[in-house]
Amino acid sequence: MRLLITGGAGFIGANFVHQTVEEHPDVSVTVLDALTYAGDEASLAPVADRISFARGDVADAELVDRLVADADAVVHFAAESHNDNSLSNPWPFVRTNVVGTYTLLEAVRRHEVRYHHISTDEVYGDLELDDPAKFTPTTPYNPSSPYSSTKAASDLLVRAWVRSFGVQATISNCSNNYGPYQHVEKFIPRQITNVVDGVRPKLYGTGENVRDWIHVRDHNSAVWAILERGRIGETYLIGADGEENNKTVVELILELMGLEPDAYDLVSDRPGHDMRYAIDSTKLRDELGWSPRYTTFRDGLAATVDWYRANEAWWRPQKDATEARYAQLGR
Ligand code: NAD
Ligand code: TDX
Repeated sequence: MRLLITGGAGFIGANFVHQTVEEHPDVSVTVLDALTYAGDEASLAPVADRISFARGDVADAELVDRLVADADAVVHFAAESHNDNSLSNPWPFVRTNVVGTYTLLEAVRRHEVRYHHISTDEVYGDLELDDPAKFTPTTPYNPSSPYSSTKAASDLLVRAWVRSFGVQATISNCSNNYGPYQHVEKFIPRQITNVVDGVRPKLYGTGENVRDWIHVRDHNSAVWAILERGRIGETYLIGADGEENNKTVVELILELMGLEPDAYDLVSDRPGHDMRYAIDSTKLRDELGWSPRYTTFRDGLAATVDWYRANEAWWRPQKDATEARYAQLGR
């Protein structure tokens, strides 16, 4: 199979490329990535001689058409992915997430290529802390931020292209990922690298907000299951029953790094900050027989702390610019 992976130099995409090269050696991989501030070719260095890399924009119709014409399937990870950035400047989110997805959909429609769309649980809005409900594939869309609204828009384009044009597509909506190669702007790597730098971790608001953590390798094994066995036109929710509140995560990071669990600061809250996400992944588990392997959050987090400690050369170049952006926001 010839697989085109967009956003393959980002966090989840790079891990997906590594896993694909390791576990599906018969697949020929081409990565399309614009190498924005969030993309790093160094994340692909260990597999560079086994893939093709095209630097370019998913909204570049000519380039996308050419690459899609040479593919049997596309997995679309490329996106502007950070909520805080979307609150400061929404336009790149509209352009990449909405126009970029539209551009890919038109190309896979023309060339009759299988398409898998990577999305987020944030399209469903948020849950109260004491709500027994979790998100399911029939939960109504109710996004809160410019980021999540552009992801929701892109999901709806995919659904329409399936129904109106018969595009062979599937969609997955996953919860918060953690693991190696995640940009230091995101919660867990930001706090680990702050501690390395002797800076106290920063919790937004009260720290009570809950995220449903999944190891990036489990997200990607689910994507492979959907690519191989998913039903066309269907949406699958990916999650590993990993609900934790932010305060608990920071306390665990501090403990794993040998500091007192209260050595953090509360900072001003993110505007519109979603309170809680929680995924019901029954459909994925029952239909496709998928289950997560990294089920002990503490062990996965300890391995992630070790990875950031061992790979300072990878994250150090991003750190100052990231913290300068946060300083402007007062967070
Ligand atoms: P990331 O920000 O780490 O990586 C995004 C990648 O896309 C980067 O390599 C960047 O260079 C590339 N890119 C951005 N704009 C582009 C453009 N116009 N053309 C080509 N490439 C472009 O993001 P991530 O955390 O790896 O997320 C990947 C996907 O997974 C996104 O679609 C995101 O919405 C989704 N997702 C992420 C999470 C999470 O917890 N991180 C959870 C659920 C879903
Ligand atoms: O310094 C921080 N302090 C803090 O308390 C940062 C950066 C974040 N937070 C909080 C905000 C959230 O409640 O931690 C939680 C996680 O924050 P992010 O890492 O920014 O992730 P989130 O906003 O939950 O979105 C993530 O999961 C869904 C990804 O960035 C999205 O791409 C994905 O769709």
